[in-house]
Amino acid sequence: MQLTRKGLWSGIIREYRDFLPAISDEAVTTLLEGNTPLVETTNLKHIFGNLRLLLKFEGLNPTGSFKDRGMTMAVSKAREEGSRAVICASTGNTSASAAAYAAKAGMKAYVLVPDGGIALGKLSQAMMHGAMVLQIKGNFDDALNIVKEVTKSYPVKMVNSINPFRIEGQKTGAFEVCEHLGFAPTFHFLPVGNAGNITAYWRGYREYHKQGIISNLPKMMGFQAEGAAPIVLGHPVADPHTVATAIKIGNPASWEGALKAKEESGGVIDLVTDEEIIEAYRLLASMEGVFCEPASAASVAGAIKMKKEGILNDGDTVVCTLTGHGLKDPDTAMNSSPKPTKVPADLKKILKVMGF
Ligand code: AN7
Repeated sequence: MQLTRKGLWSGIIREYRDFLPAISDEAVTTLLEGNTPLVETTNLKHIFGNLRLLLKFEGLNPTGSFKDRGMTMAVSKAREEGSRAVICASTGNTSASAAAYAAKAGMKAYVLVPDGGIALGKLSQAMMHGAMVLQIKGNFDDALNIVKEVTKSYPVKMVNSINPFRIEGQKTGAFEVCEHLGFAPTFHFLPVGNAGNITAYWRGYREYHKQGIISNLPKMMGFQAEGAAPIVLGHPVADPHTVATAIKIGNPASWEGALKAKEESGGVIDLVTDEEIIEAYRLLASMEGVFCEPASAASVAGAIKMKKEGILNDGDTVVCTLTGHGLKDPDTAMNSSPKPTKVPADLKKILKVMGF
């Protein structure tokens, strides 16, 4: 056996150089994001029948979410331009990713998050990576407005998905799905918060289609949480609420991009309830061994809803992006599971509880 393996993954900027804006090699800041698995579901036939349902598990990126694909681009570009600091508003994952990539680049990160509104794992990441964490008495939309004001006048680079390099990086998720399958799926389901990712995936699919790499295009299926569904309602939501804190966003920055993805692909932007989100979240963890965070499960909750409505059929290939890892949000995991059983350290009693 040879000691050195050929073809080790080098991160999305280097792997997809031909499809991304040029970045000088010295500025490339990577934690080897991308190359995430497309896991085939095997135990959900009672719900999905004979269609193929695959999970693009973005929770396996370096900081545990899809944001790393965009952040490697945004931070590398900021570094190339000579920026010393980055800033973002975040429901959690963007702040974790920005903090990690800024640390890798030797840059300062400022992250604005809703006070009390982000999952514990994400907050701990931003803190550990050395970002200045500003918890604001307001929601994500308030935080984003402040970030926009700051970047107008001060030397800090915005790394929210308004930064065009973020969307460019995130489109590589669609490239990988096509490469894994050998074709594009019939449907692609995504959770929708700020709507950057659905915009990015649609761009990725369209680019591969234009290059003749794939011959079909998927219908893009975006799902918001019921209490935070501005695109579905057609107007911003002033006080969004949902258990899926990652997508608790009332005025998405890439609203137009989501509508375009839906219209051009013949897909939908729809909503799922918190109950449907938690049900899908538990189903994936308990039946498929895949632990994603609540917001991520909105994609699968959407697929279940569409299957019930007769939109999905046997023979379809359906991909759901699971945007973040379940470990991000231990509180919701604990609150949605049966409590552990407390037993004395006594063999007989333990065997009895085990049912033997
Ligand atoms: C797990 O981190 O907006 O529709 O500030 O963390 O592209 O916004 C997170 C969004 C889905 C929604 N799933 O994606 C942030 C932030 C997870 C997320 C979304 C987010 P977009």
